[in-house]
Amino acid sequence: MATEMHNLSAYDASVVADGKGRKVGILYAEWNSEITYALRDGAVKTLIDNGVNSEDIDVKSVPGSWELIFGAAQMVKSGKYDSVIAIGCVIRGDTPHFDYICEGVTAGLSKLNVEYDVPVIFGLITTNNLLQAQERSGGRLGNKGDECAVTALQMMATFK
Ligand code: DLZ
Repeated sequence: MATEMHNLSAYDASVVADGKGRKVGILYAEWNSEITYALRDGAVKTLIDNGVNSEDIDVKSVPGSWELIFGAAQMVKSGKYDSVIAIGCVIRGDTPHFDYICEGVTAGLSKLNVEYDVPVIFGLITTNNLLQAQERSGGRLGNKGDECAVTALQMMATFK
């Protein structure tokens, strides 16, 4: 699933669903904040560019990507949102911690998608180094926050 040939910010605005009236929760992790703030800002801008009212977007932070599971669960269970976008960045280090966090967050968010009727969008960047994360948070390969926003719009339109 290489993103090398794909710009994460590229989308056809003429086919993206209108977000007017949709309520979106955005959750972002403070770890690697240089990256996650850019992803968060990209997601907010793209939602607004496609019709979501700024008052209908709630943005909350959690300490690290691990906490995205609990935070997203709370947002989903609140019943306030038509979609929840979970944003984090895990960069591979010298220990297996990377693998545990990535697997745990992926499993946790997957479970929410199966058990609840609110689509949870996977905005977790998992990279081998900081450069790869920068390339995907507004750099050479676009911004995964934009991609998450477009995905949320499409999911809300298709299933609500
Ligand atoms: C502890 C930790 C480490 C080593 N690396 C990251 C990371 O690259 N990205 C991230 O979002 N969080 C990291 N964390 C923090 C964990 O996600 C979590 O916040 C702590 O283990 C406390 O539960």
